[in-house]
Amino acid sequence: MSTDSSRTEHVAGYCALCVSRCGTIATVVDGRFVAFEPDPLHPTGQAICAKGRAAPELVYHVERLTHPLRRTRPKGDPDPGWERISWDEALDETAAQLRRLARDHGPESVAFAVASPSTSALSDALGWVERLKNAFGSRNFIGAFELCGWGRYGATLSTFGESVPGVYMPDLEHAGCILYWGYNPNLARLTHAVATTDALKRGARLIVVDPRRTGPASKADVWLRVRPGTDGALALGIAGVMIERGWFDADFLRDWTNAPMLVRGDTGRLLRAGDLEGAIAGTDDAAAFVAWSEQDEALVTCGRPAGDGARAHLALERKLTIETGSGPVDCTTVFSLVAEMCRRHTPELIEEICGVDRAHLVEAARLLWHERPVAYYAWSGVEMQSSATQIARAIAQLYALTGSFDRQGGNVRYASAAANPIEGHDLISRADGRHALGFYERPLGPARFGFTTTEELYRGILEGQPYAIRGLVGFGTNLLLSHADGLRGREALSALEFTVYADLFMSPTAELADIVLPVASAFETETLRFGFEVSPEAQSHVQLRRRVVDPIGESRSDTDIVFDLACRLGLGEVFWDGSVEAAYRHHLAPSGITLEELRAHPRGVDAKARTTYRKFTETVDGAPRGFATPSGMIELYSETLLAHGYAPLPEYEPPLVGPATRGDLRERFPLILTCAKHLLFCESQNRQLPSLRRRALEPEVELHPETAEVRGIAGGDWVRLETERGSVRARARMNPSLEPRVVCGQHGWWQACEAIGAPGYDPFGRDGANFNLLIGCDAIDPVSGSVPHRAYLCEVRKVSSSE
Ligand SMILES: Nc1nc2c(c(=O)[nH]1)N[C@H]1C(S)=C(S)[C@@H](COP(=O)(O)OP(=O)(O)OC[C@H]3O[C@@H](n4cnc5c(=O)[nH]c(N)nc54)[C@H](O)[C@@H]3O)O[C@H]1N2
Ligand SMILES: Nc1nc2c(c(=O)[nH]1)N[C@H]1C(S)=C(S)[C@@H](COP(=O)(O)OP(=O)(O)OC[C@H]3O[C@@H](n4cnc5c(=O)[nH]c(N)nc54)[C@H](O)[C@@H]3O)O[C@H]1N2
Ligand code: SF4
Ligand SMILES: [Mo]
Repeated sequence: MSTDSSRTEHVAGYCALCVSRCGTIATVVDGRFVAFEPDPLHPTGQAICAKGRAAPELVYHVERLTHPLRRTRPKGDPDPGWERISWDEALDETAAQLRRLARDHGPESVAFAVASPSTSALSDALGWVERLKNAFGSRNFIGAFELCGWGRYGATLSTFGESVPGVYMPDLEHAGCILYWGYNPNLARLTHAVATTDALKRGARLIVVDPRRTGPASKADVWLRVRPGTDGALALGIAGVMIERGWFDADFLRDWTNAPMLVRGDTGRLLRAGDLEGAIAGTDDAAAFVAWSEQDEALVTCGRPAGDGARAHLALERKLTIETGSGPVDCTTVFSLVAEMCRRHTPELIEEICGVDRAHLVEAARLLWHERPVAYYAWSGVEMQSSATQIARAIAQLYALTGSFDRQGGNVRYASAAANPIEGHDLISRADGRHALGFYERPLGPARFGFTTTEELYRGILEGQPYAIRGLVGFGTNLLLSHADGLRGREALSALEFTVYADLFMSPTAELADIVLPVASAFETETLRFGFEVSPEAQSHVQLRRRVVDPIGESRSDTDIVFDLACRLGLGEVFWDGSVEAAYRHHLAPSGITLEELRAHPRGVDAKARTTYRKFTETVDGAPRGFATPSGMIELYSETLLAHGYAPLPEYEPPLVGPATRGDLRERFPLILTCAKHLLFCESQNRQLPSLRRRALEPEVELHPETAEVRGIAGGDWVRLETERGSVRARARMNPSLEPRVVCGQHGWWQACEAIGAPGYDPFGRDGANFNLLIGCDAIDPVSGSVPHRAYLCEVRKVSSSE
């Protein structure tokens, strides 16, 4: 209660607890953070969620780490014997250990790991941690990229040369039709949820692909209740209907994609001018692609895209036998191959594979065409799959048919303020031939972008393959809960020579470190942010978020820790001699905005960055810019994938641990297991916060009532979830919207909430609730290494009284 003599302050900022990054006003009474509200004047400030409102509970929680700790007992001892040490001791010892490892084994023997910026304030420091990793010379950066970012950022690069929908965000304000595929913004990104409600009010249509009837699914024009992991087939099936009925943008496909290019039937490579027996008039470019001109009734060559209408005469569907240097070869256009593959996935077949009603499928196809422009987002439901890459490409292919790419109301890259890059990619030498661990097995996967998967990390530690990892620098990330096979993870992390972990709380993962550093929460630190992603206005916004209150105990921000550690590692020269303020000035310089201006405008400023559309048509050096793929076109057919032994088209691959592939498991594990995130908690966090935990006391698993009934299970019963890999417990909750054979669990349960007497759960035992003990790492996406947290085989039974 504020009294007359109390001092109340309102601090504008934004909530950094999840990807939504909602604009906020914090209320501080007598130096204490007491309340958190949305700031309607901020571009993302329309609303905040319960997690945001619980921020003061997080800040003042009694279990916050308040000083650096050093382990005094061996790893594996139930009591780590933590002793309090000073920051100087902690960082000097860390620097000495890291330098020793780099000297004796090379800097790549040290891996750097971060919590996902979508689920923590690591977004504040991500670029600086990456810079530290690069300046140190490590190749290995772990950040759940294979589970959370691959489909949105990595996989679609092979189609568009751009990250869709990660960077090319759905323009919800202008979309005619919104498509959410394995994405539930009501839970995951409040800003998108608000914008979706507004879009529906103005008449936009909505398609949701989800095994569960989620919030958005219940408001959708079409809800496609897909069977987990069969999304690739569904995308082909919808595309098949669109192609059959002529519901696709043929001009766009001709002008901007490789749809009209001919493919050799013998090698699977695209036909080149140099392959032909006779020359094509007017070309001396042997590498040019070849297409069929309907107007000239002749073969013609094609280089990079030539602009709107330039290829109107090319045949989309065509088969020809062509005289080549190696004899006659049957050739087919890319589009013919696409169309054949999609038509094979008839509505009847899709009903069988995906469990999706054929009428719903046709209706979805109709809306995607007749209500375009289409804006889409796809996330967790299709990321954690054993065919994550081809699912993302199948959705991308479907999207290409709509012609909505980078159109207003489609998926658009919004402009943001100009900034200097900070990640330090220039600091790491490419000449020495050293790579991230996964590069050797999956050269097109996360390793290509400098990321290492968690499984690759474990293998590097335990097997020394492809080279040994001996040290780990962790900023958050609770790997043992967030990744499959936590038991192997525990063994791996226990075997490291040296680990330092920075976190706000002690986690089962941090518990295996040698040194633990206390991190200040986002509410206790200043940070610089470029862009809030969800709209042109939001993306043009730049803000210097103020501290709400002083750091708790001796805790320090991730960014301060990075800068201090960098100096102690002798890297001060590329870290502005430890001055975060100088680094911010460098980051900001090209924008023309100053720190002083930002300090004077705590709500942030509009950089007036102007979003333009169809940027691929802009002229650069006399020709359209095209796409950042090897051919400059959207590559429906990927020769790069082909060259690495993968399917060049997004052929459907059933889940690797599913009924179609693992007949041997069908009897013991007849149910299909998936999972979803929790509205009230971010991943493995927040269970210790009373206002949230009170509303969700225990881990739950959703079952169809019929599935429960035949097993004698009632709502609220403790059940055991079992797979070939493990067994854990959860409370049954009935969900009649599920297909009866589908079961949906929750991950991230380990923490207790002492304040209300809610229990914790053993992260490693069968009586605990660590969902990811159920999942193995052997059946993974061959391109990315993504692990199928979202499609597995399981059985559920009631826990007996003797258990
Ligand atoms: N409240 C809250 N917000 C968060 C987070 C959180 O933990 N809690 N985490 C943040 C992070 S790191 C992320 S990555 C985002 C993720 O945000 P979302 O991707 O929206 O996360 P989920 O709700 O887990 O998954 C979306 C939907 O996928 C469905 N699904 C499950 N299996 C399949 C499948 O096989 N196919 C399809 N098509 N759908 C399937 C689930 O039923 C679920 O409704 O949220 C961020 N925001
Ligand atoms: N079964 C299943 N498994 C999943 C998922 C799923 O949906 N189902 N989701 C996957 C996805 S999408 C993701 S992104 C990963 C997430 O996995 P992680 O990135 O590991 O996220 P969390 O499990 O929430 O752990 C975050 C840790 O960071 C700490 N932390 C929070 N804020 C900060 C901060 O500002 N600084 C520092 N230094 N530490 C901080 C927290 O206290 C916590 O210990 O999990 C993946 N695992
Ligand atoms: S949705 Fe909630 S947790 Fe996420 S940024 Fe907004 S208020 Fe914070
Ligand atoms: Mo994530």
